[in-house]
Amino acid sequence: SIDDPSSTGHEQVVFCQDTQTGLRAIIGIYSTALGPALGGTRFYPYASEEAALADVLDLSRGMAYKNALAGLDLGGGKAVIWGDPDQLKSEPLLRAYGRFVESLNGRYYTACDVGTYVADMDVIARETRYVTGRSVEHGGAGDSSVLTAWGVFQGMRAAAEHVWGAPTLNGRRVGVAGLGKVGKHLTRHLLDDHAEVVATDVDPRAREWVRANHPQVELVDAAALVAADIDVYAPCALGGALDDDTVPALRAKVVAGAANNQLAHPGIEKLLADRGILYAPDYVVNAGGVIQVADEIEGFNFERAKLRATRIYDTTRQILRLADDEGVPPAVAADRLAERRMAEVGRLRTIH
Ligand code: NAI
Ligand code: K
Repeated sequence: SIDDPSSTGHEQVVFCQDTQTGLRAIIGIYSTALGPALGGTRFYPYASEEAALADVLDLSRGMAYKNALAGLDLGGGKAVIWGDPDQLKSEPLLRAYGRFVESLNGRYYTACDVGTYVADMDVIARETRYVTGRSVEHGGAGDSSVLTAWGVFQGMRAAAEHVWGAPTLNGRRVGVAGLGKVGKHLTRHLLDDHAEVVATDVDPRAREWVRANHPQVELVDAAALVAADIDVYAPCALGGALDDDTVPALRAKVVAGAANNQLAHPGIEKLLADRGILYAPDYVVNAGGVIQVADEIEGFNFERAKLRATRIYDTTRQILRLADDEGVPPAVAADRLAERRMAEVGRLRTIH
C-alpha cells in the first residue's frame, strides 16, 4: 500500500518541485534489473498527491513488465506531473522537469504519455539526454503508433495460430474498436492479410477516413461490434473495454488489441477464460510503441525497431503455450515470464 512505500517493491521514488514554474512531479523507478528504467511522463490534473503517487507506482511497475517482455534491455519507470497541462504546461516547467530527469544520470529515460507530446519531448531534450519520443527532426522515432499496430498484428497472428492452427487472419472476421492512430494502421495490416474487417469509432472523421480509404470495411456502432459475429475482437480505443457487460456479449474467440488496461478489473481474465475466449495480454501485444521509442537510445533505425516489434509474434506464442502448460490465463503467464526474465538477468548483473 502507499502508506508503506517500502512495500511496493520500487527501487526509487523521486519527488520533484520547482516553485517558480509550479512544477510538481514524481518519478517512479520500479526496476533497473534489465537496464535503465524507461517509461513516459503523464501530465494530469490528479485530485491529490496520493492519487498521483498511486498512479506512478502502478504505471512504473507495469512498464518494467512491458519492457521485459518486449525483449528490451530496459527497466521500468514512469513519471507524473501533477496539474492541468492546459494551464500549467510551459517551456520553463518542462525544462525544470528535464533537469530533474538529467539529475538521475540515466537511471530513468522519459517518453510521451497522456498529456505529453513529441514537441514536449523536444523541449525536455534541451535539458537532458535521457529522453525518447522526440520528433524525427531531432533524431526521434516519430509516431509510435506505426510499430504499435505492427506489433498488435503480430500478437494477433500468434493468437490465431494458437486457436485455429495457422498464423494468419486470412478469412477471419476481425472487429476493430477505435480507428485512431493505431486502429487505422492495424486495419491496413489486416486487409493486407485478407481478413474481413468490421469497425467502429465514435468520431465521424475516423469513419469518414475508412469509407474513403477502405470501402470494404463494414462500419457498425460500438455495442453492435461487441456482439457481432466476429472471430477476433481488437480493442483500440480506451482502457476498460473488457468488463462484466462486454465479455458475456462477445462472440469472438480471440481478443487482441492495442488499448492499455483492457481488463476493467481483476477477475475479468478468468471470465474470458471461462467463456473460452483467448485473451492476448494488452501490454504484450501493444509493446511496439515502446520498442519504437526505445530504439532512439541506440540512434533510431526503423528497420531494427520493426524487427524487434515483429518478435511480439514469438513472445505471444510463448506466453500462450506457457498459459496452457501451467493452467493459468495468458495474463498470468505473461507476468510470470516477465518476472523470470527480470530475476535471471538481474541476478547475472550482480556478478560483476
Ligand atoms: P487515438 O486517440 O489516436 O485513437 C483512439 C480512437 O478511439 C479515436 O479515433 C477515438 O475516436 C476512438 N474512440 C474513443 N472512444 C471510443 C468508443 N467508445 N468506441 C469506439 N471508438 C472510440 O489513440 P491511439 O494512439 O490510436 O491509441 C489507441 C489505444 O492504444 C489507446 O488505449 C492507447 O493508450 C493504446 N496504445 C497506443 C500506443 C501508441 O503508440 N499510439 C502504444 C500503446 C498503447
Ligand atoms: K504502462
